Amino acid sequence: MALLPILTLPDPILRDVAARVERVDGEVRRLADDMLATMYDAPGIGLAAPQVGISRRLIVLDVSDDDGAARPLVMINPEILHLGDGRRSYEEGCLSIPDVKVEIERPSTLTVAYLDRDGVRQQLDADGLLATAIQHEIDHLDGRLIIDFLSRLKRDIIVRRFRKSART
Ligand code: K1U
Ligand code: ZN
Repeated sequence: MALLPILTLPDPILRDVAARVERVDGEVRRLADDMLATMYDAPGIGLAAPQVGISRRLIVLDVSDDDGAARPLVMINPEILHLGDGRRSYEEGCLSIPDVKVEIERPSTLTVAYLDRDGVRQQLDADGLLATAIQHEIDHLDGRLIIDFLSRLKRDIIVRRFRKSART
């Protein structure tokens, strides 16, 4: 398994809407495995393919804590079927925007449909941190980032800081 470089702001790939995966083949399975290795190494609790420069609808997640066994999830073409009425606020980080945290309120429960690593359709009810992380990762597939939940002024300050450090 390979560790992949993680793109950071202001890389334009992070702003593209990713394309659906048409066929779950060996190449897609290898990308999923490499993304999981990259996520565990970072470390993170999720990663979306655009963050490693691949504009395809594929995300990986693992919200199990350090004490428990790893519970990797691979979601291909994830689609939210239902968002619950409750709300949950969480200070989210992003591996593509290091050292920035944004408090975001999102639906606390959801139902998501996706293809797993074997290309089999699955449906999952999620709550808590997993529900938050699934929404964060699907946002990446739609080119949306945590800074988009901030005021324009705060967002521009962060973007300018990252543009400047990309030049140096
Ligand atoms: O997609 C990403 O940028 C990964 C991101 C996912 C995420 C974090 C918080 C809320 C929702 C989604 C991260 O994993 S940032 C790192 C992080 O949260 C973490 C790292 C080590 C241990 C526990 C959490
Ligand atoms: Zn992120």
